[in-house]
Amino acid sequence: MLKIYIDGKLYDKEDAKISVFDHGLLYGDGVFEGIRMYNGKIFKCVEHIDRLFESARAIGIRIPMSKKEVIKAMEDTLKVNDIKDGYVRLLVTRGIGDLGLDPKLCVRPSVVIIADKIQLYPPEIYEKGLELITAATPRNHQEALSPRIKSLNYLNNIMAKMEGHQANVREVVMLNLDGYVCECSADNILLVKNGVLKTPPASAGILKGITRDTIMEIAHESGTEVREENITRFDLYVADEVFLCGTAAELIAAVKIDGRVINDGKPGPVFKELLGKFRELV
Ligand code: PXG
Repeated sequence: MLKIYIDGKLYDKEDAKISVFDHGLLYGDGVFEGIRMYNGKIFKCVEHIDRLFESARAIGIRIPMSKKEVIKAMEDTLKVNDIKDGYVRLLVTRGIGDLGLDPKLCVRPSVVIIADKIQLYPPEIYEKGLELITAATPRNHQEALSPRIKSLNYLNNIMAKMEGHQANVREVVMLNLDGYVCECSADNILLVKNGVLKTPPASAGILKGITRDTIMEIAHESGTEVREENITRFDLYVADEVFLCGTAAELIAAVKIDGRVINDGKPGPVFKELLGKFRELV
């Protein structure tokens, strides 16, 4: 039976419950992280914990544990569930409070850790690539709600994802309000043009993905020029390669966008090289 960590205690999956008065549920008031474990090692643990604490600080939540304590709780949860290759979902909610969106109603933030297996895309997607469309729903404006906060409110991305479903595609490209490419619904996006790897800068209003940072680092180390610059849909349509990256998806090529076939419609050589190096790393 899967054990779930809630505020210092482990519960059987069936008994792992959060109050209906938790403001994480009532208002999406909280933050989270999705982290992978490969071969018994938590991938980019420090980076994910740092981002969790930054997300929390950005919305004024004081996590009632130190970073070390959170890491220890995460390790213990993985251990008790005997997971060596899997996925950890860390959640911090504003906590339990009366109705009303005022965060002052909540006395103490709640910390939840779920360690489980992760549902990947079917294997053929990694070989054949993915079709995308541009969603009409723009990414949240960064001055309204910064996409750099990994908050419990994913409605913006969910609305975009639903447009994908309506168009019979699995993933979508989201633009910012200036019309530049931001990211996909739960992955960052990169392109290759004339040997240069390009991805939108954090200032475009994206979640600064840890997989994105890793891929840029791998590419840089293997001598590929890497640029963070604003990307348009035109840039995607005429790119030599386009791919997505994120904790859940890892790396997936995009071979068709808004009906335009990208290059020859197959995952390209830079993608394959980076995927190979990423797999070696993890
Ligand atoms: N953009 C957005 C909007 C995301 O939500 C990424 C980019 C990629 O970031 P990382 O740091 O993972 O490389 C994300 C990540 C889930 C799930 O269960 C979602 C994410 C990560 C893990 C699990 O839906 N989002």
